[in-house]
Amino acid sequence: MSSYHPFSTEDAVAYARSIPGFFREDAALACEEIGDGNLNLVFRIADPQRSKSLIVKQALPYAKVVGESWPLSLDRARIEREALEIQHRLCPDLVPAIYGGDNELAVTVMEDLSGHTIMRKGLIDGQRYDHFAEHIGRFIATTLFYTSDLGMNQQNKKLQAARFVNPDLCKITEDLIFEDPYRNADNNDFSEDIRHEAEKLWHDTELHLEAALLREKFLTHGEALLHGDLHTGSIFVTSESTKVIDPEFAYYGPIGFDLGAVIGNLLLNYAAQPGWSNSPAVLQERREWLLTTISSVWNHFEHHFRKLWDAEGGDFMFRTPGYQDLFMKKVLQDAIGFAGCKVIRRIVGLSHVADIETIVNDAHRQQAKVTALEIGKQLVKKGRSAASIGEVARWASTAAAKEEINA
Ligand code: SR1
Ligand code: MG
Repeated sequence: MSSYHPFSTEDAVAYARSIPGFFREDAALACEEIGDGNLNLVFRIADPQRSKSLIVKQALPYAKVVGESWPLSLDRARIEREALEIQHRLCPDLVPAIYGGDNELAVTVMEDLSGHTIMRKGLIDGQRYDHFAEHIGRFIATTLFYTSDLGMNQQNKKLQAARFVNPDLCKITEDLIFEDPYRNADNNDFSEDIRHEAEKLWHDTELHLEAALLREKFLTHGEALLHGDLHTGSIFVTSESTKVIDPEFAYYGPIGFDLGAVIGNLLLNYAAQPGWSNSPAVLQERREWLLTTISSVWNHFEHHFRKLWDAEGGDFMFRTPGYQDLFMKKVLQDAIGFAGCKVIRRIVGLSHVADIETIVNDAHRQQAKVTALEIGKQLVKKGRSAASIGEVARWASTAAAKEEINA
């Protein structure tokens, strides 16, 4: 019989004490459950006297955001831990250290990132993160290059892909991102003031075709070990540091998907800005920073990925002149299309983003949704013909120019 049971705070403390060499035996430990995500329990356990702390994360056997009617495999905890271990090995400065874990209990113990802020919250508060683009571009390039056929032994890659078969979590993405927004699905969730915009999505066949092509890539293109859910709630930041957490959606998928998640979430914040900026000057400055950051994320990713390919991509056929350029163009176009899907789902599907939902002013909140949908549709429809990352800024600015209210 399985020993699995959802942890109480006492269970979490007992488990934390079992991590060799971390807490002293006589330490008086404090514990709080701090999980605010959709799926898991997260406990922070601290020895305040010695300023030592760690995180115990446990998967629940269902989607917390919906309830027990939506069962989810506990194997995602193993997948998350193994993905974190690979990502930490490849980018030790950008991923928390793993201290232990248990597959049957679906538990992972990891470094506490106190002192960092969830990036989504920081962006809502108007913070700038000027190292973020280099950090996340390097994280995506390094973790995806070294887990792809370009950067690892191709037979080992197939064996590794088998360890990251993640059907339940992929199904969430397949449904919530690539299907539900385009039809009148039970799980959809949108405010009545944008019903008209939501219904337009259900009848836009040009949009459906592009979304279907992107869905096909998500379903079938096992290019690299993705993070799989790289939104700004999965990233901790300070002005100097970036840490990527929560890869429970990890699986072998298309390289553009993680980039699309980052770009899409920066664009959601972009759409929300009139609700957060208290003057036209601040609005302009915030939006310029966000668009510059989007371009920089791509540029840093491309720089690092090409550098790794040139230095370490040993495969003879992959060195065929012109191949690398075509590959990078495909990744760019995929990333733009996926970014559009990510934006659209957060407006009309299950699970929204605080950047938009916590705008207090009703008119600003509604307009943010309309702007986001306009940007999302443009990205999905035009991604396949995009020639450069600069086009994203152009489409976002065009959508913003249609707004009726300003800061
Ligand atoms: C039912 S889970 C909803 C969303 O939360 C996660 O962070 C993923 O983005 C998922 O789509
Ligand atoms: Mg998550």
